[in-house]
Amino acid sequence: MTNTHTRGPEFEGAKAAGAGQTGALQSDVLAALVRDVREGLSSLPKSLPSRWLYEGAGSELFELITQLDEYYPTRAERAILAEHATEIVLMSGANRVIELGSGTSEKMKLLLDAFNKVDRLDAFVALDATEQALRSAIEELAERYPRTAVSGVTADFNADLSCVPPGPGRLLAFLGGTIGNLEPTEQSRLLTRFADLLDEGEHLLLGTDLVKDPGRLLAAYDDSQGVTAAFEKNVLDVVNANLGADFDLDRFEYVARWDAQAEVVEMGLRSLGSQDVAIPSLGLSVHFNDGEELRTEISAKFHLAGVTRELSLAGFVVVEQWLDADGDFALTLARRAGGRATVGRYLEGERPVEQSRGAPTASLQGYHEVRDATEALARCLSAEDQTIQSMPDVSPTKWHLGHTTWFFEQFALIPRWSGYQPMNDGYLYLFNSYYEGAGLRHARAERGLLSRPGVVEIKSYRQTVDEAMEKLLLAGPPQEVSALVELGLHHEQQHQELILMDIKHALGVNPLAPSYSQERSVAPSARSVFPLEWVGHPGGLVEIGAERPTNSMGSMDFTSGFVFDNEAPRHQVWLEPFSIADRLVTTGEWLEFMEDGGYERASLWLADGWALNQAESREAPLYWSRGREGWEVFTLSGRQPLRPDEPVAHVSYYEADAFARWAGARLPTEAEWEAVAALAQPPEFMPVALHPRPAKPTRFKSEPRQLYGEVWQWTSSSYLPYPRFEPLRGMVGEYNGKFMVGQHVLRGSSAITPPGHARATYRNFFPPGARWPFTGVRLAKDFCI
Ligand code: SAH
Ligand code: AVI
Repeated sequence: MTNTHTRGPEFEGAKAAGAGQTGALQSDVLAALVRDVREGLSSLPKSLPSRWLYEGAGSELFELITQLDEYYPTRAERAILAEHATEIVLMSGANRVIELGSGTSEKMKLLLDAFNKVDRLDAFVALDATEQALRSAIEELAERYPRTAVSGVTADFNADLSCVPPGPGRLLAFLGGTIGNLEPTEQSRLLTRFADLLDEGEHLLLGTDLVKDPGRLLAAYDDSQGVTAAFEKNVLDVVNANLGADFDLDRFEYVARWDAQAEVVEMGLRSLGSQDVAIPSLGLSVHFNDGEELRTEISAKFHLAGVTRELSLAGFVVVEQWLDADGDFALTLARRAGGRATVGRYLEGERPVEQSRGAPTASLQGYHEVRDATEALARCLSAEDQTIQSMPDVSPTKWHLGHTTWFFEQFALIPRWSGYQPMNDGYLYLFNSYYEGAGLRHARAERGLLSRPGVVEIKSYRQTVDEAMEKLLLAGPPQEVSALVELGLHHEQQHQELILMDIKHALGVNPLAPSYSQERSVAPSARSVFPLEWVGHPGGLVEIGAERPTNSMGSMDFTSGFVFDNEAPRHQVWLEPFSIADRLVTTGEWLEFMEDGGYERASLWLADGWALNQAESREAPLYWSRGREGWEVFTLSGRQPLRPDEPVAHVSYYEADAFARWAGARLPTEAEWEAVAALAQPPEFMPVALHPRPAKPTRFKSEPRQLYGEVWQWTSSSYLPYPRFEPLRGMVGEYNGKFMVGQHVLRGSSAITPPGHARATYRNFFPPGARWPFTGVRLAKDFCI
């Protein structure tokens, strides 16, 4: 085992005299080759596992591949590591790195250098099936990092991970896109084994190659110099040398093809003519028909959402995903999750990214996940923080904690549990927000005047209601009660976002600009902004909205997926041809608008917006201020210099509309937004952050990005009922319907929206002057041919 921390290079595993030379595999490795050849050559279609490609001359041929102009993955991953190594060190907090399928560990040096710089690296373990590259790699690394215990292990990562030292503090690195060389089921199995191996809070760094233009993919895997062909053919040499087979390499030709459906590059060797190959040591004669193919390798390509989903299913949460400048390759840092996936854990001093596995459900676990996440949001706030109200629209954190609890008490416990005694009748008055059907309530603008109940009493209110809810849920409530609970959980998630946007306002009016989160985001330097591209839509009759969340009896029913009543019913809308921007408007572009007199030219503004600007001296987005070095922006992590590549946030509808006019464009309607979003990636697994992030590269030109997870996007649509809209029955019917006047719809979701809460049909709404929510701008224009 390699968990002894000696300071010289250690070498373990399948070592034998002469190991590394062709034809001299150690006995258990040889046994594995025998098994694989026997099985692979007698199955149909014929195939061999890709690990054997690297034996003999294979490792060196692979090195040559990585230097080819056409083969971009190594360069792309190296560029990501060069730019983000320090972030990976800081975010992972690791002090031991284990690299699987390490090869020469060439790129790994970038990361190890960053660890070494902060004297953080106690141990580095490289694991590879093939000894050749591994041996020289660890000798070099041991010399380069004398304070680190460097060791190498030859093993099959699919079979034996026993060399991985115990935690805590481990970072498992699986680079190069090697995961794509496994079959999908093997991929999931391996990720699950990684998760089993790691303790909660430890990390995995995963390199994945992304789906892209098939022409580029095929060039990378069928290069003009024939290096890849030689690499793939080398597997025949490995079988010849180790098992005495008589494959004639000239009687096979290399083939690579792109399977667009499976999103996999398939590589293989095609038999030139009908032939028989003898493998005497196995007592086998293998027949190949003319044109028959032996599959030597697959190289699966990924979408970011797919990577996140696979990691999530295995028990990881994505901490951060980085792409190279061309958007070819992704490096994902993922953390081993604990028992429960919660949205709020990131606020306990960790990087602000945590993901649920989708929308909350009315199970006991689903209930607790959401309730815990809310409390986690309050954890880094003092009682004073939780009590203040900086304007009438903002509510104190402790009021949100009480109100979300009241919701369950008022709508689930009181009507559905005869004999249920509310803990405090006064709370029914204090924590009712706007439900006329639930009786009188405390004035909204005066919520910040209440020193009592204090945070401790509200916490015990939450606990009391949680205990009652637990009993209700354990009793197996009828469907309509489950539906109420599910509504309550989505309602509470909305308040999780409100807690953050409200506390940002409360802290933002404080001249000391205090930070909500201790987390200091490692802000990479601003990149050049991607030029805005227009995504064209031909228009015509489209359907938008969701099916009604009710059953045939008209009762609330979310069994086919949760939606609010205002998202339904699904209906037809006629669209004229239009184009929509592929990304959000940036702060840099907003500065240009300001410098061009955007806030001084009445002709750009709606009358109400102009008047509001004058009345409130609005001349920049909310939270912008001039610092000594230029514009600064207040964030949940305190005041920071303005980054010109990040999306503009905290602008009113009026500002968004004026900007669009200045830019020679307009805002999209909500139907236009949804018609485009319906064609894009679904949003379920968006990472959460405390601040909107710059656009990332996309795979294709004009692919809409930043639809979710950065800022809510103002639409030009008034918040109106859809045709045939029906509010939910009963008191909860007041939830959405009665606000359908004088407000505008916003689409997407923001950096502080809980994971699992966003969807293409979601209709957020605010009055046109509001800018304390995380609101931003996506442009649209009429389609001109
Ligand atoms: N990580 C390096 C090397 C990638 S090449 C990079 O990113 O450049 C893939 C490496 O994985 C090879 O060195 C190969 O020997 C190793 N490998 C392939 N299958 C393996 C298996 N089943 N177990 C262990 N190592 C394996
Ligand atoms: C190691 N692995 C990620 C390479 C790839 O891109 O799939 C192997 C390779 N095969 C041919 N070229 C490169």
